[in-house]
Amino acid sequence: MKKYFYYLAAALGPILLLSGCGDQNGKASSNGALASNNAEKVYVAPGEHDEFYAFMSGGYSGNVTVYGLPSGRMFKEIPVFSQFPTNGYGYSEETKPMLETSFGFIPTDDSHHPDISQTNGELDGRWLFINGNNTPRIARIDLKTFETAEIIEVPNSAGNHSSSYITENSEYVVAGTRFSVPIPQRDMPIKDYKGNFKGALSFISVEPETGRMDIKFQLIMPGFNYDLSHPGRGKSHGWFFFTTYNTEEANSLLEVNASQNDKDFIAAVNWKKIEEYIENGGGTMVPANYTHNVYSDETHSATSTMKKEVLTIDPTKVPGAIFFMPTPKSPHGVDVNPTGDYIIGNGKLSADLTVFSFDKMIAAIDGKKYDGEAYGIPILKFEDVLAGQVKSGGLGPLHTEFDGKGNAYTTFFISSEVVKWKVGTWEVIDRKPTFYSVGHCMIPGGNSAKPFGKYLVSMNKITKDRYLPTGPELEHSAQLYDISGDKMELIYDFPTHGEPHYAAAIPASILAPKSQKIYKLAENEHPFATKNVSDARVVREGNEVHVYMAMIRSHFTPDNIEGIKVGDKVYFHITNHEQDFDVPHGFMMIGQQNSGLLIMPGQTKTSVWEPKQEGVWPFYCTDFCSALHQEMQGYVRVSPA
Ligand code: CUK
Ligand code: CUA
Repeated sequence: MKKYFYYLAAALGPILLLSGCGDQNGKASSNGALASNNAEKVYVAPGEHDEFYAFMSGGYSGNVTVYGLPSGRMFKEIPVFSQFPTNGYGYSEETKPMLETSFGFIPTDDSHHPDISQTNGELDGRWLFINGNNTPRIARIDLKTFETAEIIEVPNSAGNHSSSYITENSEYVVAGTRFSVPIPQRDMPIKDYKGNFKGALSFISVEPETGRMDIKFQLIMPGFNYDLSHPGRGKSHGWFFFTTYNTEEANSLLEVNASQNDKDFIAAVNWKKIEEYIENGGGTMVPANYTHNVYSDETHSATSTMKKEVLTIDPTKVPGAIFFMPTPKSPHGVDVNPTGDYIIGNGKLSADLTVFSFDKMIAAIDGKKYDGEAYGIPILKFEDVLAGQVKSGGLGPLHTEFDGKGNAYTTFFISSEVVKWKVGTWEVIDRKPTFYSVGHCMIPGGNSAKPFGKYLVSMNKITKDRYLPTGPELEHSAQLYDISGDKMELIYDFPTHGEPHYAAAIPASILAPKSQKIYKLAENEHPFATKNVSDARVVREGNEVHVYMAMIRSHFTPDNIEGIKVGDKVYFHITNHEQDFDVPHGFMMIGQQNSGLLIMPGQTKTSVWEPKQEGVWPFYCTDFCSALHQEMQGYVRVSPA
């Protein structure tokens, strides 16, 4: 399967290169007027601000990057699942607990799908959720501080890919497993996969005020691969949809195994019905180890708790809650339109998109018109639930977004294009090439009931010739399309960091006013904070030494530290006393074994240093903070043990 994909992509590449010139390409070339018009559309003058924040998943960087639209300027990288030496995330004592898992300390991951919290189906700009695909986790980023506030591990899952999509009132963030695995994990022959491996679909509740996550329940499903998911909204609120592939349950996914079935399934899950079942005492608590890591803005520190059990649901025990809709050709993305009427399946081995009708689905369920069952889960008749098919003429459809004006935009990986079509008539309106091989596309709010259909960003898998070459490794590439008119217009390219699979964007007018500027020193509850410079001190406890340190432009207190011995473990607890916006100080110590720190005004962070040699060793501030930045330094005297 995979091989076939790459072969096709490779074969089509040169053709696309040849055809990709002139206006189609969005380059100046023959039409100077068009190019300068496009330049105006993306130009954000010095000192001006962008119209949208775009949050891009970092893929194998494990993080999230923040860009402005339309300028494509990168504002920030938010560390989530990966250690980040730039500010010490995952290195400082305060943030290390964020990366604890049942597998131990895991400082890396692969993040795919960000989604912004919603109220009444509209983006509310409170939190951004994102999945860790590799070591299954869901993170919540607080959009006040643009910092990772919480990470919950997802047990019984593997390849946490169909995640982290959100229901219309942020009741749940949902995480589905790409790999089915033995549940509980145990030693067994891989060839006994079929019928024995299971897939967990996890519904993680989000506490309305705080955003705090908790795994409410896990549906233990047949051993398929659960690829992507999308919430119902409007009339379909209360349902969640998941694509599956490998319904053959092959343990080795060579094409001959996993693509035998002409149709796989979209699983429709009525989570409200499952809630009722749980309220009536349904479900089984099973042992499962998983971490729940929470960061506090008050203590500027994280704590990691190991949870011991999770509520599991056997789908056959909740009649009327779970159904399969047969979907042709290995569906990848599943997307629900803004009104909640239609469920679009993108069969990646197909040219056509399959659109299901929610009303028809309910009618088929009410009429109990089934086409057999799989592991006790009813299969609806394809013809009964089909609303229409989009004869796209493209190859390899992956994902669909919506503009809120009745149009849908589907990406095609193999034919490397975005196709615009009309919801309801299924007719193709426009198509534009992407450079090259697009994965997801994103329209701000495209995942909600109220999209902001002005721009579309395509996130492309192959970069090739779009920028100056940087050796064999190129950054990925995004492209910006103006979709305000009937025809899409490619107006800009910009490189993106890591591998952004998907993105979520929100108007700056919603988010910028909420962005917190400083932490108040008076509210700092860190147990090792030095709130008055006069409290700065060095405290020895056995061979541990705690340095209570304060920093303000441009001086450390204390800055001459003696009485340290080889073999000690020295904790520098450093509090930044600045109370002005954007005045961080940094800290690095010669021979620093982990990473330096970047400490924001009002914050306390801790760095551990284990001196190995006697001598007098310097430390200094790494962030240029004033004209006396180079004077911001100190010494530690290390004596023999
Ligand atoms: S994705 Cu994760 S393999 Cu199509 Cu959402 Cu890129
Ligand atoms: Cu503080 Cu440079």
